[in-house]
Amino acid sequence: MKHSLAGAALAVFVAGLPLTAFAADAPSIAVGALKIENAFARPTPNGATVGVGYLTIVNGGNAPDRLVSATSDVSAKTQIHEMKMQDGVMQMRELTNGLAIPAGATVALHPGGDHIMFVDLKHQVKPGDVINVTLNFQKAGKVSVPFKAAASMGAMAPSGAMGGMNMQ
Ligand SMILES: [Cu+2]
Repeated sequence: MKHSLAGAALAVFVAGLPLTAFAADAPSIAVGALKIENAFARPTPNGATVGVGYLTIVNGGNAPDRLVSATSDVSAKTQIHEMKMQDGVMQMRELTNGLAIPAGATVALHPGGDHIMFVDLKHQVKPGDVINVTLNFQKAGKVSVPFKAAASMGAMAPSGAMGGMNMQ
């Protein structure tokens, strides 16, 4: 009896841990009808000139919005990139007209897909570093979002959110 109780308590503790760490690492940020979630960056190798960041944008309103531009304190330029299949090869391309955020939609920028590109890095992005990004939405306006660098270069999610899913 004592053993099973202890086991149950431990299971609850362990199951609750990633969520707690996740909330601390990537706070949900509201701006207008939008909510920014899961923002994180990948650490970069020494000497790299570009870095990458990901986030999820939830449009809880009934009007479409658009992420038109971004700036960051780590790079000279910050671009919005999409991934597209071209001649059988996955290639990335700048979305010069920005990224549509349809009404009621959840738009997730995640590894392997669309992303925020930090171009002409001023310095290396190390695990745990926080990149201060300003996102500029057509309707919702500007919002500052911290992109914390994950623990590994292959991180698929913010540190702590899916500890077992990092690909080294
Ligand atoms: Cu890119």
